[in-house]
Amino acid sequence: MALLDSEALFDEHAFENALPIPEVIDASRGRHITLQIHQTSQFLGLHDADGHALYTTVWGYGTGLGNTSYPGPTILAYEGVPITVNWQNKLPLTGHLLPVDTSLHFADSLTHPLSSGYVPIVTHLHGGHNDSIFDGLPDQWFTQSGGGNGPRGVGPGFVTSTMTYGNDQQAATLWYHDHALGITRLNVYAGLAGFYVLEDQNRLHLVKQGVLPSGDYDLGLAIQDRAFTSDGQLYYPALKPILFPAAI
Ligand SMILES: [Cu+2]
Repeated sequence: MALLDSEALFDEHAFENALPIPEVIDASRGRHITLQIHQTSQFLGLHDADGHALYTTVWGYGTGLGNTSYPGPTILAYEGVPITVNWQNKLPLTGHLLPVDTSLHFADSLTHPLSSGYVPIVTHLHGGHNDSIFDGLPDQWFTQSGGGNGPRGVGPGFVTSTMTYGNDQQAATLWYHDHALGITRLNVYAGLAGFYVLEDQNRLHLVKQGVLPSGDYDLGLAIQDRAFTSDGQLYYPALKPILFPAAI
């Protein structure tokens, strides 16, 4: 499989695109948010050898399919003000975007819902001080709906897909990401991560004093490592043969 020539790409196209800044969902006064997980096609700044733009199939978060993005929207929260997020699995029923290494724990073809097209997801708020039922533990995963209201399949630890985040901790740059058992690395590689910025009075005071940056100088910036095939798709090989063919 041919990979994208990153050196040539850099020589030709470095620094020509505006910095992508995720949309901010302001939940600092507390609110209920619904975030859906969709598959979408996104321009990541890649071009083929002829200079044509390449679009990459990714997974992302959004309040609907139309505004799904990778990374997901930045959630802005405030200390002591709880919010709830209803996470919805709206991925296509075509199995995983990436080849799955079936030698890993839980990825075995006999037990894994991926073999019938269902993808387990569960969101963990990294660094969040939350009750364990809202923590997005690896076995709290749930798949897409099977046609009814609820998910087709759930992990043994599943309680709810609506999480309450208490925000009873001081200001920090937290982030949310997928955490499903056996396939966390693949779900995150496919795009499932976003910022969760927690404000508090102390931080805002430091902003006011000019100690911390604000406005245009305060934005979500993530540096990630990815490899791409020559047609601009995510590349992440599996050690074992591919049992759950990806769409690509
Ligand atoms: Cu984490």
